Amino acid sequence: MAFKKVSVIGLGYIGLPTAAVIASRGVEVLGIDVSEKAVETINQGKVHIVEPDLDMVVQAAVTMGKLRASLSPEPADAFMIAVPTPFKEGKEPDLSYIQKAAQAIAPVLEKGNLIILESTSPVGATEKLTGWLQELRPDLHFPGHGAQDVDMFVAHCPERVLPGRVLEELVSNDRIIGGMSTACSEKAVELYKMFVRGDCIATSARTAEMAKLTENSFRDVNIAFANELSIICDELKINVWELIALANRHPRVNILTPGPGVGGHCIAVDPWFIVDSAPESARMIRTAREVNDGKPQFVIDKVAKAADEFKRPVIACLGLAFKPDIDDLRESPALDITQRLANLKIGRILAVEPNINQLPDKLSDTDIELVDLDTALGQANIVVVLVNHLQFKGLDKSHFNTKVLIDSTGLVTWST
Ligand code: SAJ
Repeated sequence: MAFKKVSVIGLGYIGLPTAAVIASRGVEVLGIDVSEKAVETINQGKVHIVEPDLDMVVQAAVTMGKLRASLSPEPADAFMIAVPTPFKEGKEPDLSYIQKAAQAIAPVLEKGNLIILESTSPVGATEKLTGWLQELRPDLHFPGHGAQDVDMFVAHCPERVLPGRVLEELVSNDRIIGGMSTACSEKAVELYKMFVRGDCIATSARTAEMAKLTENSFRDVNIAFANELSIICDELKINVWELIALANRHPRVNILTPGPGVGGHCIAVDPWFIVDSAPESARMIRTAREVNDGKPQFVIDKVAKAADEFKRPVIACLGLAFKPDIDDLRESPALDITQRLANLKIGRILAVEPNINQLPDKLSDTDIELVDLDTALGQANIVVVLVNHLQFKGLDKSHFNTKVLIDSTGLVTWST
């Protein structure tokens, strides 16, 4: 096997499952993270993030002695960087985590190593990473830096897995492998072939970077279309769910689902990287972001207007997660709406989130009460549906005869 030892930098939602899956193929894997707690947890065979079946795979890999976590890097054959790439103020991509990862691994790099950037990145980031590594290790010859005798390999291979189905999609999805040279792509394909059943398709690093941003922007633009329709239909007194169901009967129409906004760490962030790279040209991509970011305010305005009719209404918010059937509250429009409603002090706010046991710290300075569905429906004057969790499906519509319903997901208004 060409890769006897692989190091994964960043043991989060992408890095940890990737490390565990490679280890499950019998390869020695060392995971590196800056969090002492994460390192300790993983070395006990446990996980610090929620993802179906991840606990079992990590436990098996650690027990077999194939997966280890550490705070400090060691030499390896390949290094996979899976750290966050958030944006800074002004929606400019923040590459500081990638730069820190480069600084961390540079001292242990050896001739012939493969370095892969998995983090979603703006176009040009892989070139930047290669430049940083070249500067830190002038004794090694990185691609794209004039040397004839290149002895290091660098590629971008964006992760594309869907939270909630990570372990399945890690293996079954096709992978885009963007090398800094053909030799880099070939070497990276060899690594991914060890655990990917889908196709591994070689391209340039820049194209691979743009491909990932394009996938998430495609989804964002399409969701924005659905969200804009929902606002137009509200004005025109048309049921948007019925409208979309009808329009989707056309063989070439496939409108996505409107909701309270777009959440998560990916779709609401990545399109901004394209806008930042091409601010004049990326007009539709920017507008889509603005439409989706504006949707929570639309829902809040509806609730505030309904609350005006009561003295101090009880407002039940159904769902806090960023999408159905997960416990992930990161960048969640549902959480944002609930928190902002509480800050408006227009009534008593009950939150129902069947996937968590306690409210996140972020809400500790609010009066929001976490209750179960029956309590919420029993007490509420206004019910705001924010997430289509399984537990909310099939709600008896008679509940709403005496309550105001603000249904941002179509759960009640259009149950099929
Ligand atoms: N949403 C809608 N309407 C829809 C679909 C989604 O409002 O019709 C909302 C969801 O409620 C959620 C947000 O959009 O708030 C994003 O959810 P999602 O399920 O579309 O995507 P993510 O963020 O969980 O994962 C995406 C995936 N990208 C694509 O499907 C193109 C995943 O494959 C990527 O790996 C991931 O981003 C990532 O890490 O970039």
